[in-house]
Amino acid sequence: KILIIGACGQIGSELTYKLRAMYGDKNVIASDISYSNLDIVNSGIFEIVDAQDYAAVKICVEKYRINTVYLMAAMLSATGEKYPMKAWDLNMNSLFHVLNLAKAKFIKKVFWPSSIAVFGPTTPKENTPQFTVMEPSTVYGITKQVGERWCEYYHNKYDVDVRSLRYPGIISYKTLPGGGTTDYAVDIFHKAITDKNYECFLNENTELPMMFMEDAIQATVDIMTAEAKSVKIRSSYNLSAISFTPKELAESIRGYIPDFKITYNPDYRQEIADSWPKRIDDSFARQDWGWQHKFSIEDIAKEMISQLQKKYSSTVTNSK
Ligand code: VAH
Repeated sequence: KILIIGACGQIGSELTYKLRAMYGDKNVIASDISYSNLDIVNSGIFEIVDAQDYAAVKICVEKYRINTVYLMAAMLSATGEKYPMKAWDLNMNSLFHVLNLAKAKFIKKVFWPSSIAVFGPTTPKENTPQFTVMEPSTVYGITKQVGERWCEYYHNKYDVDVRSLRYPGIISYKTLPGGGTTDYAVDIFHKAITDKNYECFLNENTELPMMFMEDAIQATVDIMTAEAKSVKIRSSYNLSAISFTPKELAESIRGYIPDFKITYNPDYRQEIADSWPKRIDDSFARQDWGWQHKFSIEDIAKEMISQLQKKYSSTVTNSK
């Protein structure tokens, strides 16, 4: 049985749908700290679990005889800068609880997401290597860097089968993301449809690694279903698909909404974005367990706009 912690979140919710489809609703337990995504809550088995409460996690693991945990609960980069100690506590306590349950053999397999946020201003920004200088300058990035160290330590010392991916910015339409710096790449599509214009909180040339949600979910399934011996890196794998700037994304949107206008008003998130790489080298993921992305920026723009136009037109008709 599979437990998803943070199942109401941007990635957690889509991982829940995918894993339920793969393994059957009865074998996937979705959990979160609140009922913040009613579609997830009402579409399968759901439990309220505080990821920082070891006993609560352990009780859920034993109640459903869980053997695999996807730990998707975290405080992201932008919010983490507002509440540093809350970000540290949530991101680290939850990881230790899951790693210790695995060390004690209550669970067999763990997925834990890292991020390009592990890289900092001194990291090479072009084709950032798998092994390189990492001096993250955000609390979120610090939790991801130290989390990677602990994952590798628990694997080497206690034979814990924990697997991890350094996600880039992820673009999706099913849920609104919460508190990230790359969220502009989701917000822009909503505003393009509702207002035909968007004020971007990053400047036009801020190039960042990005990925469509379907690619991110596929990569997660691929690494978790790979033979243990092919998952050679147990800190976290660089994972990449495409990179683009707000200017380039706006161009792609104008291919579908010709009069779409974008303005730029960088805020505190500009400094966070400037500390991250522009492009990532994910050759280890491609060679070790066959990673291959599918969605280009054109595919993403097409899919996001068609899905969100459906979503907004249905809400408009409903509200009539
Ligand atoms: C964030 N979406 O912006 C997350 C992610 C690489 C970005 O970690 O914080």
